[in-house]
Amino acid sequence: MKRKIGLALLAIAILAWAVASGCTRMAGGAGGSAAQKTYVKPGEHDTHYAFLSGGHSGQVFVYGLPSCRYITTIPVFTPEPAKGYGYDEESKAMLGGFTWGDAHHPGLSETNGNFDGRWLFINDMPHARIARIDLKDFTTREIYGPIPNISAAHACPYPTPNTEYVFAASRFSAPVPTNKVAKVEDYVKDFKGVIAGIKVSSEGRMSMGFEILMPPFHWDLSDAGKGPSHGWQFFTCYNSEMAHDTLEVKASQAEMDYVAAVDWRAAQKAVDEGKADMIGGAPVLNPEKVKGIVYLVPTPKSPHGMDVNPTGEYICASGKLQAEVSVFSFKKLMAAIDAKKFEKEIMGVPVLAYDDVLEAKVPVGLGPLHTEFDGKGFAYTSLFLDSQVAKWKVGTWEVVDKIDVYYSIGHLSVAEGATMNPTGEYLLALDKLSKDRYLPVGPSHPEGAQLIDLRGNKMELLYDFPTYPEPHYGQIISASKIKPLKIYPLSENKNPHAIKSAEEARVERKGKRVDAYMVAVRTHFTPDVIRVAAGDTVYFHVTNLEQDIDITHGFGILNSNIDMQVEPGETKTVKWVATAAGITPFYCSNFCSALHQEMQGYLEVAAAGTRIAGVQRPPKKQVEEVAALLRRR
Ligand SMILES: [Cu+2]
Repeated sequence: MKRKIGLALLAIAILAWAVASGCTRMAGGAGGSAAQKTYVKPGEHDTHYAFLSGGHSGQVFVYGLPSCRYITTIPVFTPEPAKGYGYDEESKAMLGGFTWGDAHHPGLSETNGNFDGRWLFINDMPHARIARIDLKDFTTREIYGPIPNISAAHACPYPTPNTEYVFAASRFSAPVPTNKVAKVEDYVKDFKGVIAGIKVSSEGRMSMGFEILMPPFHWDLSDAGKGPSHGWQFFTCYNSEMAHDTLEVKASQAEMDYVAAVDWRAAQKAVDEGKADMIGGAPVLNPEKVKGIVYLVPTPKSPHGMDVNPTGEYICASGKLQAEVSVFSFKKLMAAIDAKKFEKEIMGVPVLAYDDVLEAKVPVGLGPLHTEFDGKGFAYTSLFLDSQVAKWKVGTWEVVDKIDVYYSIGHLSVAEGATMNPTGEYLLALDKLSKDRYLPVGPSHPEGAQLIDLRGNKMELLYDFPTYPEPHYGQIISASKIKPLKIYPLSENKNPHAIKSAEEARVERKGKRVDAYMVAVRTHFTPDVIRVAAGDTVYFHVTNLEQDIDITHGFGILNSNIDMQVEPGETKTVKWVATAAGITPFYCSNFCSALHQEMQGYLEVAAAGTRIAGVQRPPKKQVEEVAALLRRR
């Protein structure tokens, strides 16, 4: 008995030593414990940015990897008071009256098939919009859409290898144009799917390229061809049964749904040659009349994920009701199209034979959803039902490793894994359910993300972190590729309402419209007393004259819905209506300095009809003080 206790103690001691020294983790890559592999010293930076979509929060969340530290939120489709987004006139106009969006798929801009660090595109699924975030300042600069004729853009935006296009496709088929009156019973006859190619200019501006009328299936996900398949865009779909109710049963009947392959150069050429019909304000191509722009490949069991491998040779479709990933060969696809070996046509779209295009079936496990790739010839597929990630070899098609994730993984993201040259060090598992992984906070649980090390032969779980709802997808880019501005140079401020000195600060009146040209400098607003009359509409144009790092000034008006944030060198405009006579204070809402609390002012609202000077200027002494302050910096 004594000997048994002695042995047990010895075993415990060995185990404790192993855990303490981290040697139980040595099986993974790069050596060291999971804690060491994610530790980034205070003051040091992470090596990667991860951009996670924020689902129905309408935002993008930025994390640093490998520390998994939350860095910032980029507001996109939803007002965000912390950044004053959706409150100033410019961003309010960009939101187009919507105060929510459902942001699904971040897509980093590419040059030659590699992330270039210029922009991040992301879709708002329900309103069929695409936003472009400039990565110079991590700010949303454009929201394109709602895209005509598209009822919810889920297969979106998936930029092409030189960011020539971003794409959108109808999640819900619906009558085209969308205001056409129809009955759901006439679904097959009157409802249509639509695929849209949205052009992106060299400055990032989006414009309508073409639309293609598709059979009324539910178009699901997309990926761009690359290398040999550059010029093609691929889409999965479900509900080829064309059911319009109880989809969970009726849309899962057929053995095969489809992958659509769109030749976007041919589609654009057809539009440029005048072969499109203008419908709902967009040039729409009908495959019954225009041939050679789109083909269908039968694909088993409601395929979801659509992922092209880094060489551009293989197109992987994950049938979510199947235990395999179907891998198609682009070479075989082209050969079948060239030979015109079509099985049939559906609403004018030629259908190829599954066996003619199939390269391999990879037995990954239950509920395969998405696949990304590393730079060593491996693929990683998320398994929703198994709550696992499967690692498999491209070419031999064998599954070489599996790892458990917690729980119910949706998308996954490999570092630069959607490009032609994945760096592939890390994988983020984006889990739909976190259940018991974090301190409980009541019935509404956070979602979960998990960092997995891909550097060794075996995948190794490094870190769990909760995320705000709801990362559908994320993209990971090397930090060295992004070079954000530190400030906005005042000399480059071309805002028509900008003023570059306190001497120019003034309040101008034309009838009931008042324009207040103000400057913000630690720790004054100039002017800080503004006289208006009830019934006036006041536009505050605030220029932050600071050129120091991290000196943001806010502009919040009491008892109003107004708060904006003005970065160093930037000018922003906000509109306020003086509804009643009285005194309304305003203040700097972003902590800026030791005397931040003193950074305030008053709006003096006189009774309606009071005569007020056409131009008000701040006191000369105040202007001189601000000028002296700026000279000292
Ligand atoms: Cu301030």
